[in-house]
Amino acid sequence: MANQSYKDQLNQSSDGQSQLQDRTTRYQNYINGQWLESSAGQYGQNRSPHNGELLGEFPASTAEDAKESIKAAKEAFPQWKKTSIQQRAVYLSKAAEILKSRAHEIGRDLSSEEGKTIAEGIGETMRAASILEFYAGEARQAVGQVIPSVNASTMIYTKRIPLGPVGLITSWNFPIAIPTWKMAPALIYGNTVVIKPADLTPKSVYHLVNALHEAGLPKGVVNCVFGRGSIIGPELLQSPDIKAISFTGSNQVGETIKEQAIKTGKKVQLEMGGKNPLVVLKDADIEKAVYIAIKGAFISTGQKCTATSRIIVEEDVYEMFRDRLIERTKSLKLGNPLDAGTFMGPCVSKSQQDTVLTMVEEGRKEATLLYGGTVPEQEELAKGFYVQPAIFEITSQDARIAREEIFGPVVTLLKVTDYNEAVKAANDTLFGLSASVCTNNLSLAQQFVDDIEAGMVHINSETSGAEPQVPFGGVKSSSDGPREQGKTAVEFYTQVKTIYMDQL
Ligand code: UN1
Repeated sequence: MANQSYKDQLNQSSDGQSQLQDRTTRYQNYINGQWLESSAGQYGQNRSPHNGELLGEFPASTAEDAKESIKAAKEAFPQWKKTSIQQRAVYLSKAAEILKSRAHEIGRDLSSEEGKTIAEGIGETMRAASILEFYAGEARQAVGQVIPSVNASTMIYTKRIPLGPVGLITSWNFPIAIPTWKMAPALIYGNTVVIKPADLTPKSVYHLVNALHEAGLPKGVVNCVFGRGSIIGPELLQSPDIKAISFTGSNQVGETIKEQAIKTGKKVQLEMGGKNPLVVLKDADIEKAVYIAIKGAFISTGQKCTATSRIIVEEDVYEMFRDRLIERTKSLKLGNPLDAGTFMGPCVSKSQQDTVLTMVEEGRKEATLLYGGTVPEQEELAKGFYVQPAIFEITSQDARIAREEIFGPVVTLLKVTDYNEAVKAANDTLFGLSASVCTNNLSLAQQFVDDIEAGMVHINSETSGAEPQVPFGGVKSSSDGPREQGKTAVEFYTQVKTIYMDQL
């Protein structure tokens, strides 16, 4: 069984549910509507960051596989473009139903490979379903505009035209939500897709693609190639047939993608790093502010580009906030993501754990470590990539831990004299994704909205979180290109055609 290909399994099983339950540990690429072995027959291992358990084997795809996927997406495009938007929506709605009906199983797989808690894994699967539903709903909304002409007899209107095959390169930290929030708008507006999932979390994307497959999506409309970004990425970037690239990941990779994609005239959408501040003003309810800080900084082991990584507190309440934050952080339960009582799971990989530990060492040179930052000693966590949540006290924004994105459970605390100093410190960063303020002072809250350099602002809630129906994205080095999600996604996944219509 273990070596039987997923394709053989599919052919043997009679219904969708048993396909999932009976799956072997080998998964395949999805190209032109078929589950296909990689042309080199090589596989990479998908392992749990909690205990190293083997979760599956996924193709280590070749450039040839990527080319095949691009070809399939190109061939499927003309027909998909002609398919009515209402019909496209039917596939998305069906896929949403499938994800919802399997949310527990998919959530479990997601948490097993990524390390976030099971509640988050199921929640993220439901979020993916909700994103599909939102874009299915867009099929009933007006697209384009009618604009008055200078001539009485001329009608001017605009249409939204799909781009063609688009390439999606996605991150491991929201392994089903991010692929869905790129794929759903791409599809509804008439594009075909080649997706390259993060190699640390392929199973979540497999579930999404499988849901679309079972929903009856025509062949070639979505293609999925698993494996290394260094092999598949260049194919997507260099192919003249791929018209746009949407990427979520590190700034370093994002910048390279931008450079290469622009050379072949592609549209580019990049979601990259964050160093998101939470500002706590003196009038804030400290207990609530601490809770908001903990959720923002440590849920998902801090592995969100929207995570809170800098907390800036007015001096009047600084000590109270700091002491309570340490106290509550000490009580957070680290453990197996699949256990119901766990608050925080492991880092996603050994290399991510090493990065966090290295940054903690760096932090010790420039700041005071108030709590955490060590590998926990419990026997049952010894096989996992765990790090205790770390709280640093800094005296200036210059510390490396306050400037670089760490992507782990590490937060800095800075004491400031007043609101103006708080905003200055909050804006003293290359990034500008999300920011949050805790206050009951309505005028300062409103002023913060205007003063802060961020694409998303939270008042009295944590910096993370993204609802599907609203724009998502940042300013400065955090993002590039049009916003993701909500109605704004149409900006990236279509181009505008202006039509002048006259009578003869
Ligand atoms: C969220 O905060 O719920 O990679 C979503 C990331 C972001 C998504 C954050 N693109 O962390």
